[in-house]
Amino acid sequence: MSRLLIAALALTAVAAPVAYAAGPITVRQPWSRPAQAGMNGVGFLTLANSGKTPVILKSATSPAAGKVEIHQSAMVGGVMTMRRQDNGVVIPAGGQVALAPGGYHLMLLGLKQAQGVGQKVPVTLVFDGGRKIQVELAVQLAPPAAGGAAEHTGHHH
Ligand SMILES: [Cu+2]
Repeated sequence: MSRLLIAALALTAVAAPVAYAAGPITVRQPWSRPAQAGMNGVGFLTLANSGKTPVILKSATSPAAGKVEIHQSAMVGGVMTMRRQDNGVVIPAGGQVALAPGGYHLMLLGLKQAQGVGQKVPVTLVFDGGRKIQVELAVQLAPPAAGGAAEHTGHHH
């Protein structure tokens, strides 16, 4: 697994979106937002499953936070709320799930240090069956450009 990770990092060393893979699971574009020490941080990424059976993201850990939980944001009675997902997030066979603003996300509870734009936050994703994938959340202000194309400047929708 570590060899795959190194290969992924080497291929994407220049500003391209980062992807991590292990078995049937691919993790793309992990990112986070700036936050102060002691506050809660977020983690967003896209999970793809090329296998023939569903995979479940069960939990996550990070040396940067006291605890990491999987949350889902939802509007309840006009108020944005977050619920802990104790059963994890199911990635369907041949499908993908985005952890993105307004939906699923990783909640990094109690950041040990401030995280600023350009920094990387290490997170280990734990899947059912015990498979783990280590990723680095890129701290940035806005979501990564979709589709993996080179970033365009001065052209926003
Ligand atoms: Cu949350």
